[in-house]
Amino acid sequence: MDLIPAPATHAEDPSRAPFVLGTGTTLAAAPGTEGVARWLRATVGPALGRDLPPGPAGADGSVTLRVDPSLPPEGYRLTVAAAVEILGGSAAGVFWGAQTFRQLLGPAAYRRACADPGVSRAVPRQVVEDAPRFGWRGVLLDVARHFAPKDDVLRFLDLLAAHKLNVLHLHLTDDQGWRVEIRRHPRLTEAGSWRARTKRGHRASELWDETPHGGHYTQDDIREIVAYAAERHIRVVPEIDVPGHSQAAIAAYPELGNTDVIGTAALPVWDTWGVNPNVLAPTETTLRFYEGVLEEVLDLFPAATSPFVHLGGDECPTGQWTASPAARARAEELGLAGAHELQGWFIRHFGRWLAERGRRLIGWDEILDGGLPPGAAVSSWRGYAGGIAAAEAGHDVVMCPEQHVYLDHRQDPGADEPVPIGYVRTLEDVYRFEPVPPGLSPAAAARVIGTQANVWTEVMESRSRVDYQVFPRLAAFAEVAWSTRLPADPAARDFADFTRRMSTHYARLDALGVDYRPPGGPLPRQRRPGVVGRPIEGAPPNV
Ligand code: TNX
Repeated sequence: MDLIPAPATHAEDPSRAPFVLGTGTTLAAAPGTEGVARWLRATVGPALGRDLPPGPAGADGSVTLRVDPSLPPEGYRLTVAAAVEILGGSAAGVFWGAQTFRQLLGPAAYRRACADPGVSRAVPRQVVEDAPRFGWRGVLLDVARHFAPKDDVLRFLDLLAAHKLNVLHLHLTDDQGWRVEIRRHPRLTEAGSWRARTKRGHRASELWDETPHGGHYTQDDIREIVAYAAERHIRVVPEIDVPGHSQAAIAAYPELGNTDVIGTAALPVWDTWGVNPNVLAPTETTLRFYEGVLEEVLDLFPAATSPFVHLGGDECPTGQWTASPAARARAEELGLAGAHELQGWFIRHFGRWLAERGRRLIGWDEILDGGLPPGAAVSSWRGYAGGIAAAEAGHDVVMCPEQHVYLDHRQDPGADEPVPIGYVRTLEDVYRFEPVPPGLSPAAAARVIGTQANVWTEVMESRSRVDYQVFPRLAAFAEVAWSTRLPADPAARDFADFTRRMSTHYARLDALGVDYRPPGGPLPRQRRPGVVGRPIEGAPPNV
């Protein structure tokens, strides 16, 4: 049935009559599976015009959901016979099994209303047994460079769930915008969520979009996003980026910047891209300010669904600190070897602060330079090396190297590719991405808790641009992150078989209304003629 991601095992029995989802089909939800039943009724119900009312477990023609703790927590066994049974090691496993069942029902199960009421919903008899390879199957969505309205985030969560991905890393703050309401510091969103204009394309481009850009999530919006994700067994990891990538916060509260080096009162929210020299000042004021921010963040992202808090730590130029007498004095007072060590000091401070509150720090691999606090995890983005070093030192690692899984990077070398930046990474390249590099010791390999695709939005100004960059490559990424059947050796992977299954998957994406890149290249409206990217293969990819 062209399942994506490919399940561990799958056996069909075409010799006997298929299961048919009819108007009489009932749904039995054993204790612990009520949320999955709610999701099935609300999603597959309208798509196929079936109400799925409650009924007895196991009856012919029914669907039964049940937790079976003998299965792995996220694993499931889906049996399609005279009745359908979806067993999962936990509610999450049942949910992933329900997602597989939806795939078996055909592309129509991905619509919001029933377009073909007369068509039979027959599913061949079969057994699917499955469990994921990694516990962290993530996607970063950068809502700072271009704001994604709340509804787009909820839809994105549905798309992740349909691909059995279970972590949404929300990049909530950056130089170009602050996107989460913080009650005790209202100017972060009043001022810091707006920029007057926006660079269109690579920073070398001469084009500006003169429409002001911005927006933010209220605290209730965030609670809704977290709850919506939790119903889909997705954890949300908030990122508050410090001490670099902070110009929007400094624009809102100039005292957070290095005021003895630059006139921070005149700093606007940044309107272009790249690595920004305006970083946080290493003062007690800054620490208390961000502790206040994080107190509210911890309240919004409860430990049960968001044990990790991402503090960024990437791309923090130290020039302003070395130029600042105040920062140099501070470094000396702290016993550091120089102002360049302030980045590590910032991260260690907040790592400790989070640990005292029962949370775990995760940061970009630059945080390794300052010495990692115990229990901290690393997002390895500049390649595998940071992840290897962290894993060998006993830290958990999420592999997301920009050379492989940066979905802002172009997916084809063609001249029509919209705003081409970064490396050319095709669907096949992503399919052949291997998160665990060869040569890791077994103990270190076990520290690779998962992998993540990162969706940075400098050149993605709208939902459809995000769709285009993300799909179809996210389907390949999902198979890499989930499927235990994929050979570790990238060369041994059967891309032809994946391509064959993709033809069905495109029909699912069509039914979902995803504006993916068609295999033949961009549609006329998907092109961005005249918007300069960085079409030099091998050039440093950072926009
Ligand atoms: C590097 S990944 C960045 C981002 C950019 C991205 C563009 C990382 C930690 N930093 O700020 O958006 O490259 O590809």
